[in-house]
Amino acid sequence: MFKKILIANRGEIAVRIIRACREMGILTVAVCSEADKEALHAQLADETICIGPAPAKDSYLNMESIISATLVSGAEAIHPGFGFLSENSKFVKMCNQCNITFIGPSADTIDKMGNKSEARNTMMKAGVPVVPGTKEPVYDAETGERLAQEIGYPIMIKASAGGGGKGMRIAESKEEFKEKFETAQKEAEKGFGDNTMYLERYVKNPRHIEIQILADQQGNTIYLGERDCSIQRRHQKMIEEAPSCAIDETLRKQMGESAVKASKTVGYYSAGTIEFLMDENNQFYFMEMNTRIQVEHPVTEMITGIDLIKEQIKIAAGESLNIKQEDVQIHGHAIECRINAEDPSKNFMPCPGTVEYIHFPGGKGIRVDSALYAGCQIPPYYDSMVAKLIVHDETRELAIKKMRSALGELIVQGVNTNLDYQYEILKDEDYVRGNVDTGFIEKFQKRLEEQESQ
Ligand code: MV4
Repeated sequence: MFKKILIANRGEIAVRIIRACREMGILTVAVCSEADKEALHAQLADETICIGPAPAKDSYLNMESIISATLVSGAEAIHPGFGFLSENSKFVKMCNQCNITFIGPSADTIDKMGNKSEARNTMMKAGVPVVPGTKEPVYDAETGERLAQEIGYPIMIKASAGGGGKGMRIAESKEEFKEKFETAQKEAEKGFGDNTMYLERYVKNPRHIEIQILADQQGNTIYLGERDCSIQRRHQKMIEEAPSCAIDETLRKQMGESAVKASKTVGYYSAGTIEFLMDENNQFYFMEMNTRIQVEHPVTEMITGIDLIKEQIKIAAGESLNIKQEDVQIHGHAIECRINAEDPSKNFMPCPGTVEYIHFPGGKGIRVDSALYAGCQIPPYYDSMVAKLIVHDETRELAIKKMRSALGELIVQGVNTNLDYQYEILKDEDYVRGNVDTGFIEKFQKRLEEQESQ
C-alpha cells in the first residue's frame, strides 16, 4: 500500500479523500492555490504545498506544478478527485513517466471514452445498447442531413469531443438541420478544436440513470447499482438518488451487466460510471462513461456500504477486489442534495464570500460532505458547490422526509445558497411521486416564476 498520497483537488472532495487516506494509515499531501491557503483541505492534510495563483489554470490545472509537488513531497500516488485533471490523459502519461501512480484508469482508456463517437462505436460493437444513429463521424451538413433522414427526426446533433451537454443541438425537422448542425459544429470547433460530429435519434423526456462500477487491474469488474440523476439544471446535477424508483431488480441486472460489459471492453480499472438515458418505455441507451469518481458517489456508498474512495486507492495499489457481485446488496434509499453558494432568484448567479456562521445537521443516516467552516472564504475562482447533504433511510418516502428535516436544520450565513430551492423541490408533488425526467427543473422553474408573478 502507498505510504503517502497527493490530492490534486480542493473543496469537499479533497477533504473526503484526506479522510479515507487517514483511516487507511496513508499520509496526505494537499495542494492549494494562493486563494486556498486557509481552505479546509489545506489545513487537514499532513502537508500542504502551494502550487500557484488563484485561477485554476495556474494551480489546480498546472500539471508541472502538481508533478513537482508530488516529487518534492515523496508521495507515490496522486488522487485527482473530479473535474480539474481527473480525465486528462496527458496528465496520466506525465505521472507514468515520473513513476507516480495515477489513482484512476489508464491514459489509453480515458482517451477511448473521451471521444464520444468512438465510445459509441465501441459500445455498439460490444453489444451495449446505443440510441439509433450514425456509425461514422460526420463532418458536413449535407452528409448529416442525408443520414438524419435515414435515422428519423427529431435528431440530436452531438460533438465527438463534447460530453456533458457541450456542443449539442436538437433538429426537429429536415428544415432545421443545416443551421443547427453548423451552429453545433462551430461551437465544437471553437470549444474543443475538433469539428467531428455524430447524430442520434432524440430521446424525449429521458431519465438520466448511471451505473457505478468498480474494476481491479486483474480483470474483476462489478456493478454497484444505479443512481437517478434526472434532477439537473443546464447539465448541472442538483439532486441524485439511489436506487431509482423507475428501476426494478430485472432492469438493474440488465443495466449492470451492460455497464460491466462496457467497462471490460475498454480495459477499465478503478471506479467508473456508465451513463445511460432511459426512455418512457424503460429502454436504456449508453451515453457516456465518466472515468473518474463522481460528485454523487456518496449515495451509492450509503446503499451498498462500500467506501468507493478506499476501493479506488486499493485498486491503484494493485490489490484485487475483495467484493464479489453476489456480495453487493442494496439497502434502503439515499438522496444527495448539492448545496451551492449561489442565488436561485438571480439566475443561479454564484455568491462567493465569507461564511459567517454555519450549522450542520446530524443524526442517524445523515451525512455532510463539505469543506465549509465558520469564517472560511468561498473564493470566486472555482465551482460554487460548497457542500453535499446526503441522507439514508429505509424507503424513498422516509429519505425524502429526512432530507427535508436536514435541509431545514442546515444553516449557512454570510453567503446565499440554494438551500430553500432544494427544500421546495423536496416538497414538489411530481418529485415526491418519483415522476421525474431530465426536463423536471425547467418545468419546476416555470411554475415558480408563474407563482411569483401572481
Ligand atoms: C441525449 C438526449 C436525448 N437524446 N441524446 C446531455 C448530456 C449528455 N450526457 C447527453 N445528453 C443528452 N443526450 C439523445 N439521443 C438528451 C440529453 C440531455 C440530458 C441527458 C442527461 C441529463 C440531462 C439532460 C438534459 C438535456 C438533454
